[in-house]
Amino acid sequence: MLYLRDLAVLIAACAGLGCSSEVDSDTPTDTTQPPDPPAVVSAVFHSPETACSDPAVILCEDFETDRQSIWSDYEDNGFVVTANAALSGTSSMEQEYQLGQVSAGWLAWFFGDHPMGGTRTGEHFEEIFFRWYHKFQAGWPQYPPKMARVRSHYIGCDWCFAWAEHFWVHPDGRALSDPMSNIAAPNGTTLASSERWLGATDVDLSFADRGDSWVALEMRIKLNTPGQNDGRLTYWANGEIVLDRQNENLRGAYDGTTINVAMIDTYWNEGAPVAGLRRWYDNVVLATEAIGCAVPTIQKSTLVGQVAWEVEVAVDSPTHPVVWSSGTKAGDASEVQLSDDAGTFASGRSSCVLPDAGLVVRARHRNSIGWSEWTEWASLF
Ligand SMILES: [Ca+2]
Repeated sequence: MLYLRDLAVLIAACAGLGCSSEVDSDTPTDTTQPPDPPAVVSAVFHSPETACSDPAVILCEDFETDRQSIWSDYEDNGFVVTANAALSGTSSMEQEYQLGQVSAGWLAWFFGDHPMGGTRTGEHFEEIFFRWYHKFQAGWPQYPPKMARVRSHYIGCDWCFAWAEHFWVHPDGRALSDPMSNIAAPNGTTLASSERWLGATDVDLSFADRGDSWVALEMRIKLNTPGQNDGRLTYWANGEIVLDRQNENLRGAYDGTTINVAMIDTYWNEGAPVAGLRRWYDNVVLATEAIGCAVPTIQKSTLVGQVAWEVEVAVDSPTHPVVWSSGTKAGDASEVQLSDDAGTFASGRSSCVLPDAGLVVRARHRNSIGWSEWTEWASLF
């Protein structure tokens, strides 16, 4: 029989930054019969997330450590790191609106050919993927218009920009794309403050349906070839395309600066109608390739003499339909990524797993004699 010395070791190891896979297991272990089931099964979003090690990633920010050195422009106004909510680790960026509040904080990252420097200075980015997780608390009477934006600031005028793509929100919670160009004419090269709005498009996403839930949001900005209408704006929500604007022309024939600013912001033009409404951002990633959702890691207690193990994730319902299975994993590991690479999703199931998706998990492991029983189903997070 396996005796776990202290399950709190695992819980404590996972409570902070980055969850350790080193979980003590105690002897004696009776290897003449199958083991008891694993005692702890849970999932966490590691910090930094897996995507951050990809060379296509320009920057990652999950608010778990102080990275203000790469925050290019930050206005507080109540927009601060908090421990009140988190997708990864224990922290996120929170805005809690005061009654009537308009200016409500922002955070911008400069990169590439931005005239004021930033990350990967001097590179030119013709296509960018910008992903973040966002959560509105439940019960908003109406929604603030600002969410995120991507721009090209140009040389010679610090805060002037050639064009901007805005991920904005209608008062009723529906998302919209609202690009604007400061190129004076559709295929011109002259930079001006012309605010030539290119046409707003509703996004197939409403935050009113997703109160108190994290949503993985991702924007693709692909610049047009100068002088051609071949740009593209694509949005994803929880891994599904919710906007795809093709044949766009953000920059006309201007071939100066490229994509060089990404920003999250919480401005509320009309002012917050009530006090105390809160929203959160976490797990921001900027990359040159599609990012997708953060991948949680499932962990269990270790087993001395383990030769294989297996995990299943299911819907929290009486019949527990399985949505992901690791299959049999040989060896003595005690954690696995809940991903397409490490297991199999049931047909039609999204690989974007959210902490509030109503999923449960179970595991079993085996020694040289045989398998343990499965654990009871437990909440995935
Ligand atoms: Ca975090």
